[in-house]
Amino acid sequence: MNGKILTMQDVSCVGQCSMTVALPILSHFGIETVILPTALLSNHTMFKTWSYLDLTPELQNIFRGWSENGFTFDGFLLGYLGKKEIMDAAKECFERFSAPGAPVIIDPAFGDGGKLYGGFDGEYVSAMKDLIKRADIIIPNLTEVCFLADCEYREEYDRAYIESCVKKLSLITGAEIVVTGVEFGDGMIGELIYAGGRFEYTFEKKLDMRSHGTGDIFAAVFAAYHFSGYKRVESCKKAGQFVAKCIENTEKEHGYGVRFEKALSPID
Ligand code: PXL
Repeated sequence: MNGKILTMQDVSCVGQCSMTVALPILSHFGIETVILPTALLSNHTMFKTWSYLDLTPELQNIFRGWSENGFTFDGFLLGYLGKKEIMDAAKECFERFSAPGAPVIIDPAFGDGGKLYGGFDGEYVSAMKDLIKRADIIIPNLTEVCFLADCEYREEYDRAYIESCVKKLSLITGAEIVVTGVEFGDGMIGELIYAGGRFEYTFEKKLDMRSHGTGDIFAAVFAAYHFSGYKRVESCKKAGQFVAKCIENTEKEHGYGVRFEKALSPID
């Protein structure tokens, strides 16, 4: 594609997540990527401690600059935002800077393993329930589906259960829903896609390592393929395969993220 994609998420200086994976991945796919950092952290919040600079006050200055220069964007990818006030800024950003028909992809990025990430609460989830009304595609994991749809989080579930949660979620957003990290205990992991009232699944062999930041990498690769014109299922498959490659490239001791850099094909 030749347009500009805006990605809005935090910058975690250390951690191989959010902006520091979205920007290189989208750029690698040849997509001109504009960034809107929402917060600056020393490192992501799965470490013991972190510093946090909220960039909300700067967003209006950035919007002024963009408006004065007449920029518009042809697609949006949102990840970890940090504060619920940033969701108002996101809505304003869509209103003011969206080229006609620019798709909005939102990874709610507020929890995993049945829990919210550090620093998030029910108010953040409520604000996200509202923000996703504006999305064309959302990419939650099961934890986020359960918080957004007010379903009980279960470690083990079957198709009927996850589909009922996703249907409940579809009552609050018209967006297509791509649920990541879906597994039914048969050694496979993949995505559930709900679009046009139909469910589809795509699976890969599950690798024996759970790692941080893989959701952000999945979202960035999915978005890169989507913006490049690939179909949903194809984009999911490619993104899932890419994440698997990142995991394979990462030694267990690395711990805090995956080596996505090595999974991007080299520039010769
Ligand atoms: O990977 C999601 C993410 C992004 N950004 C920050 C995080 C997390 C998850 O914990 O802490 C700052």
